[in-house]
Amino acid sequence: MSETISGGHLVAKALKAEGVEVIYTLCGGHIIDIYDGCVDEGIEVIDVRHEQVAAHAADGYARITGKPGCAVVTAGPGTTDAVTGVANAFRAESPMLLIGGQGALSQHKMGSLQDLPHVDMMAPITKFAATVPSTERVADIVSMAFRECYHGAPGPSFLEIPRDVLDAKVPLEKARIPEAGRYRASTRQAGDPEAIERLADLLAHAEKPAILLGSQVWTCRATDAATGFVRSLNVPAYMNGSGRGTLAPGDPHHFQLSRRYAFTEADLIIIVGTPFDFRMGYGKRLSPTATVVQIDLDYRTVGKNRDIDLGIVGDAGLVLSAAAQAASGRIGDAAAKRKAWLEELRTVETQAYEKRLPRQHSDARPIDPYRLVHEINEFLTEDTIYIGDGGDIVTFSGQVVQPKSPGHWMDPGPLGTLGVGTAFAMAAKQARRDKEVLCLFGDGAFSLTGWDFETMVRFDLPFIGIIGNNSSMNQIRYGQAAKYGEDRARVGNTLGDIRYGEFAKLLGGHGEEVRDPSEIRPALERARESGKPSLINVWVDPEVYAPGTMNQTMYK
Ligand SMILES: Cc1ncc(C[n+]2csc(CCOP(=O)(O)OP(=O)(O)O)c2C)c(N)n1
Ligand SMILES: [Mg+2]
Repeated sequence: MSETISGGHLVAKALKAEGVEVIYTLCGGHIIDIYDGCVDEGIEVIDVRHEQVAAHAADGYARITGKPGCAVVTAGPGTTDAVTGVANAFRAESPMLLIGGQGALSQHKMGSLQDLPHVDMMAPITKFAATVPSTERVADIVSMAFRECYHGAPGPSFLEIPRDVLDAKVPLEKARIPEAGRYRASTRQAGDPEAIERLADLLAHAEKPAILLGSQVWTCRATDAATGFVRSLNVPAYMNGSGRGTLAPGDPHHFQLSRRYAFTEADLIIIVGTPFDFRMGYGKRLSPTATVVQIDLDYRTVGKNRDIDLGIVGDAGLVLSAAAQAASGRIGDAAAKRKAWLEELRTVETQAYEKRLPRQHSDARPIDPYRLVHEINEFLTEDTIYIGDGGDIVTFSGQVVQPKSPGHWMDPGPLGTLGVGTAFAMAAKQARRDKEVLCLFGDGAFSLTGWDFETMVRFDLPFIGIIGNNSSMNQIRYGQAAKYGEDRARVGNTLGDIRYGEFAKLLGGHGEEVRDPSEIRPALERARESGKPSLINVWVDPEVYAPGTMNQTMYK
């Protein structure tokens, strides 16, 4: 008798070959054979309380580790619950695989339990979505799905595995099982050498260059290349998304608050690994006379929404190092001459910072959100991964909180999904036990997926959770007030006064209520010391809004 293997065990073998160490899941009869395979392969199974969290955690795991994440959910509602997580990963260019159950092929379209057209539903929000047609092909198609995650800019894949395909056993020698490290190419693309030469020329002649380091700088693990580039060519750098932290705060080339000024005054603007989407005003906020260079992993992103002067498709690290190298021989004293430009930007930066400082030090009660995010910024260490999950309160933090190390900033990305926080914290802590994880939530955002705080307790994943509690969905309320007037502003956005500190304690974590600004720091210290998942519920002033909220064009 030849040895046999089931579909679920083949899934686990393919996950192992990809280097996946953990799956995030919520159980269902359709998928249990995968768990059994994971036991054999030594893959950890983290069971959450909502499939949205499983998918966000897979996204978060990918961001932190550089390996693809994996979530496994049951057919029908298990898969539909995970849609938001997949969609978020799609817009954020995060490589992850969602595996969904499906009714047996033998009952195809007969109305089996939890049957839905999952592949049709997932196709527009994934890079690859397919049904696994036979047990022999299970591992092959799982590795195919991973390969597809890395085509161009990364993103999610989806596979549904019919129940009979998953549960059946086939002779081992009939199953194709791709071997680790042997089923795909390197994903690094060097960029067109001629285009790199042109970029080097532009850099040699620019008097006022500026660079924006976007999320792909982290995706490509291009921190050293980006740092080398800005230092050797003396170029001021702005960072967004996962690119935040590429340079540490205090670095002479790290700029943040003067971005609009810089992009209006610069003669050369280099955009790396971030699309001209709403976060960039669709490219309209760049000086019309500046020379604009865009570097991206995805050919389809380059030149989209705004005309550019030079487009390069490639890996941020390889392109920036090659350009810095090519420019070094021809730059002469141009880099040194940019001293005045950097000083000009530093003055703008300092003025903006000083203008806000009184708010950051405010002793007001209820607490000024600026004070809360200031305290958080002061509290972060080089080893704290910061996560933002909320509306207005997180918009405040975007201005003030500066991660101290690369890869230590997590936000949902351009889908703007509330509810990522608990999942990202779970994945970050699980993947990097050596790191401290801190998440700032809005009270609205936390309540979407907050039950998974219990999962963090169950798996002993300590983190510092802070809720900026204004008993409202304030970011939306602002727009309602602006558009319909104060007397009509309180429709559909008011939340209860929930003491989330008590909620944390109920679930086995550490919790506190903070009403006085002087209490923020000590409460954060106690959360750090507690060694438990924690929620510090900070009551912030619901009557103030972040400038970013007030400037949202959608209300104008
Ligand atoms: C899943 C999801 N639902 C709804 C929204 C729309 N939305 C954006 S901000 C916001 C308010 C969030 O409230 P909260 O987290 O309490 O933050 P606050 O604005 O009050 O600081 C909402 C509902 C969204 N972005 N994501
Ligand atoms: Mg709120």
